[in-house]
Amino acid sequence: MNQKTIVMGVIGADIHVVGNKIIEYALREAGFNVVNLGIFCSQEDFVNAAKETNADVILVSSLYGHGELDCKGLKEKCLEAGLNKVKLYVGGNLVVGKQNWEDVKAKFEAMGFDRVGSETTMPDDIIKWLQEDLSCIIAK
Ligand code: B12
Repeated sequence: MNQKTIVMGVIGADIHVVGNKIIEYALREAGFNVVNLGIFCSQEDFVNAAKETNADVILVSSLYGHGELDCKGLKEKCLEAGLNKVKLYVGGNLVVGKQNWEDVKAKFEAMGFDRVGSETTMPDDIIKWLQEDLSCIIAK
C-alpha cells in the first residue's frame, strides 16, 4: 500500500496542543503515516522533517494569533529545499481576534498554502482535503 505521509505540528511559540493531538489521532485512524512534531515548531523543523520523511503534506496549526508572522516564508523555504510537490495546509485561530474569514483565507493562500482551515474546521474536513489532493483511498 502506498501510505501517504503527513508532517504536522504547531508553529511558533504556541502552546495549544489539544487540536494537534486530535488531528493526529484522526489522521492515523484514517490510515495516514503521521509524523507529529508537536508544539514549538520552527519553519525549519517542518521543512527538515518533510525532507527526511519524503512527506506528501505539511500540516501547520496556529492557535495563539501569530499565524501570519510565523507562517510567512514557509512556502519559499519548502521550494528552496526542493519540496516542490509537498502540499501545505494551515489552520486554527490564524489571526488575532475575529476577522473576515474570506480575507484571512486569501491572505494565507497568497502565502502559498494549498488549504486553509479555521477553528471550526473538523478533522473529517481535513481528511476529505487529503483524499482530494492526494487521490488516495481512506481507511474508513
Ligand atoms: C485551552 C486553551 C489554552 C490553554 C492551552 C493548553 C494546552 N497546552 O493546549 C492555555 C491556558 C495554556 C492557553 C494559553 C494561551 N491562550 Co489559549 N485557549 C485555549 C482555548 C480555551 C481552547 C483551545 C483548545 O484546546 N480547543 C480545542 C481544540 C480541539 O480545538 P483547536 O485547538 O481550535 O483545534 C481545532 C481547530 O482549530 C482545527 N485546527 C487546528 N489546527 C489545524 C490545522 C489545520 C491545517 C486545519 C485545517 C485545522 C486545524 O482543528 C482542530 C480540531 O477541530 C481557546 C479558546 C477556544 N475555545 O478555542 C483559547 C485561545 C486559543 N487562547 C488564546 C490566547 C490569546 C492564549 C494566550 C496568548 C493567553 C495569554 N495571554 O497568555 C496563551 C498562549 C500562550 C502560548 N504561548 O501559546 C486565544 C487566541 C486568540 C487569537 N488567536 O486571536 C483563544 C482563541 C481564546 C480567545 N478567544 O481569546 N490557552
